[in-house]
Amino acid sequence: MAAIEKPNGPDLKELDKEHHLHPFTDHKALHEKKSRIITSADGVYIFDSDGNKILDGMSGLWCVNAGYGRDEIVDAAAAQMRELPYYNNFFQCAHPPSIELAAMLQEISQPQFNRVFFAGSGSESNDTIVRAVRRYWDLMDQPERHTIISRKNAYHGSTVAAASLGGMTPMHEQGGVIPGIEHVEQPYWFGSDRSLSPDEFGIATARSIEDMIHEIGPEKVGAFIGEPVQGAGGVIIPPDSYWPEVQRICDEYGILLISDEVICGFGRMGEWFGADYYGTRPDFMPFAKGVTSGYLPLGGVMISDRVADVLIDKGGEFYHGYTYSGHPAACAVAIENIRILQRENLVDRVKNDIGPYLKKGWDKLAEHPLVGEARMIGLLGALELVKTKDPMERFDEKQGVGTICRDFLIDNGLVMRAVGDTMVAAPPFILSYEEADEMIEKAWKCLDLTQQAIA
Ligand code: PXG
Repeated sequence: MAAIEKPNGPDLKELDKEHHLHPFTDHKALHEKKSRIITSADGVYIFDSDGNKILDGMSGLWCVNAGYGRDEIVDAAAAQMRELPYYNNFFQCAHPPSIELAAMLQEISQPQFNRVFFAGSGSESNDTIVRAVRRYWDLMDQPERHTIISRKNAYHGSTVAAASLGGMTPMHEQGGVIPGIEHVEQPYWFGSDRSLSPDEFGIATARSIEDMIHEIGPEKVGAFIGEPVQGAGGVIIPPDSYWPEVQRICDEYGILLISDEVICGFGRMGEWFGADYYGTRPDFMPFAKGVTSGYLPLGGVMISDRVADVLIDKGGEFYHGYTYSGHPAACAVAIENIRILQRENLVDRVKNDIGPYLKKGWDKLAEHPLVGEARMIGLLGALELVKTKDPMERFDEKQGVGTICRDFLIDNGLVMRAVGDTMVAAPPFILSYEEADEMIEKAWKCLDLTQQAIA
């Protein structure tokens, strides 16, 4: 054991290779390259065990919205752990942080939301929703309404139900899809043949939900789920026409609307929630990530009065919950994190200050010969890498141009994600103008390097 008491960088890499199975990782490829070990972080920067300083343009995994090194959050967690490190919310118990956070969430969300159910992650939140939707319709004496419509290329998590709700085919091939979930087209205009205008395309893709409703039978459809902007799928910003039409369809057929706010929520789009940005009125909002800025794991589901009143009035006991539903330390962290967002006006900063500032630079990147489209809402952006712009021709995915670009970016001190040939970014809300300039300069330089590498 002596060897692992104080492991230095290289030893850690060896131990990681020998003992650690990573999420979403090809381990043979990892073993050749070895992992990058992140050892500390401050502000918008992370530091690795090789001594590199890297601007984290992804806020970890779309979550460290308040930035790294927030002593207030650490102090809140430590104080709560000293006072009450754990107690559950089962069996007619509660504790101050879970109650206080529930009330805070009610205040920052739309008026139909007065109740929250806590979970430990986004995946657990979406599992909760599958059960709650079906339970709701059972209690409404419409037990056949168990089908949930989702979208291709959606990401809703990695548990069995959440992966089924998601529209990632490679995930479905590993473990299958639970019954009663159907997937329709995503509103990805750039990825279409672009024969329709964006608004026509938005309406057409929304109507594919209506077509699916008719195919299944309206009496069998319980809910529709979508991320306001698809994150893991490649920051797919739908045309403006899309969400109003989805809302119209849900209203017309009495279908529950689920707005998956795991990435979009807590200010990422310059509003508290993506539903606020698009003006939808969801019945469920799963959340996670940004609720704690990732300092501790926490998820949950905002549940509208329409649903919660039925579950409460008619439902008796809902046989559902997690040991860590509303964990006191995680709730204390979330409370402090939301206070920071409020105190420092960070949601407004995303909307009116750093968001527009970064977008100006981002739009400039569209002038690079390799960029077919640059899009951004709030601090959620994507660049589409293309072979030629006129006519717009994309690369053969197998060429791995996105990955080449991603590797150049990391080597040059900037984290962005590659989703195929779509480069995505979601930096912390505390990004300064200088750091935004650094992102744009590094991105341009790495686009140049990518262009040279594939020439
Ligand atoms: N819904 C959405 C919209 C998400 O983005 C989840 C649910 C699941 O959350 P948990 O906490 O169970 O992971 C997510 C998670 C990526 C990446 O590489 C994205 C996520 C997770 C891991 C990686 O883009 N999103």
